[in-house]
Amino acid sequence: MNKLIITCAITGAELSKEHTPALPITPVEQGIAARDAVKAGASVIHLHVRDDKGGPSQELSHFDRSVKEIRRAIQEANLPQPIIQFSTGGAVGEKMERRIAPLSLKPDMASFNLGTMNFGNDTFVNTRPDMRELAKAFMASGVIPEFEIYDLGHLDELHALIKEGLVRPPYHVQFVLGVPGGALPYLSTEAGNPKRLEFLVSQLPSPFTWGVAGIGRFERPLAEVAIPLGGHVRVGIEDNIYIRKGVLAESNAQLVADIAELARGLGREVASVEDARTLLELKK
Ligand code: KMH
Ligand code: ZN
Repeated sequence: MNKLIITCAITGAELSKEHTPALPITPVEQGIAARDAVKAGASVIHLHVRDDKGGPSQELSHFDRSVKEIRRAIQEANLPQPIIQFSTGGAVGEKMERRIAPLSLKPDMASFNLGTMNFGNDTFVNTRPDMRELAKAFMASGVIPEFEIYDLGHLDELHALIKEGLVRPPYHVQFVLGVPGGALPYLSTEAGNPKRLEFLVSQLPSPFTWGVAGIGRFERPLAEVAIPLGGHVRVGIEDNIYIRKGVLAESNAQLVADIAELARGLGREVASVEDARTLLELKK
C-alpha cells in the first residue's frame, strides 16, 4: 500500500490558549510545534498564522515570519524541510481578497475550500464567484491546491471547477468530516463504518490523492478507518485538542506520533517528506 502522509494542522484560526495551552501562536511556538511534528512523522504542515495579539491573520508579513521561523527551527534540528501548506480558509468572516493574498508568497501548497456552510454556530462563506476568483489566483501563482471537502456538494463543486477548466490535475483532496454543520464521517450509531468515506472516495475525479481530517472526537476514529483504505491523515490542534476522551493533547507532535504508531500497527509505512513530495507530485 502507498505510504501514509501525515499532515499536522498546528494552529488554526478559531482556538486560543484558553482552549489549550498546547496551541502554538507565536512564530517561535509554531517553529517548535512544526519541528516536533516533523520529528514525530508529519511531512506537511497546514499553516494558519496569528497577529501580535494572537488573533487570526492573513497578513503576508505574518505568514512570512512564521515560515522563516519554522524553516529555521527545522534546519537547526537537522530535519527535512516539510511541505508547508498555507490556509486560504483563514478565519470565519475573513474576506476572500485577504484569504487569497498569501498565495503571492508561493508556498508549496495551500488549502482551497469548496463551499459555503454552517461552521459550528458561524457561517463559513465561500461563494461560487469567490471560489472562481480563488481558482484563478491558484492558476496564476502556480501554487498547488488541496481541496477541502466538508460535504457532498463540495465534491460536486470540484467537478464543476474541473469542467470549467479552472483547476488542474492531480487533485489533492482532504475530507474534513465532523464539523457541526458539515458531513459526519458516519452516522452516530455506526462508529467505524467506512461506507460514507468509501462513497466519497468513489466520487473523486482522477487522478487524485485523498486524506481525512476528523474534527474533534472524530479525529482518531476517522484515521482508523482511512488508513487501511489507503487515505492520508491530518491531525493537529486546529482540528482536535484531545489525545483521548477528556485528556488534552500535550502538543501537536503527540497527536502526530499517535497516528504514526497507529499506522505502523496497521502495517502502513509513514511517508518521509521526500516520499510525500513524490506522492503529491510536488517539486523537490
Ligand atoms: N478556519 C476555518 C473557518 C482552511 O484552513 O482552509 C476554515 C479553515 C479551512 O481552517
Ligand atoms: Zn485550516
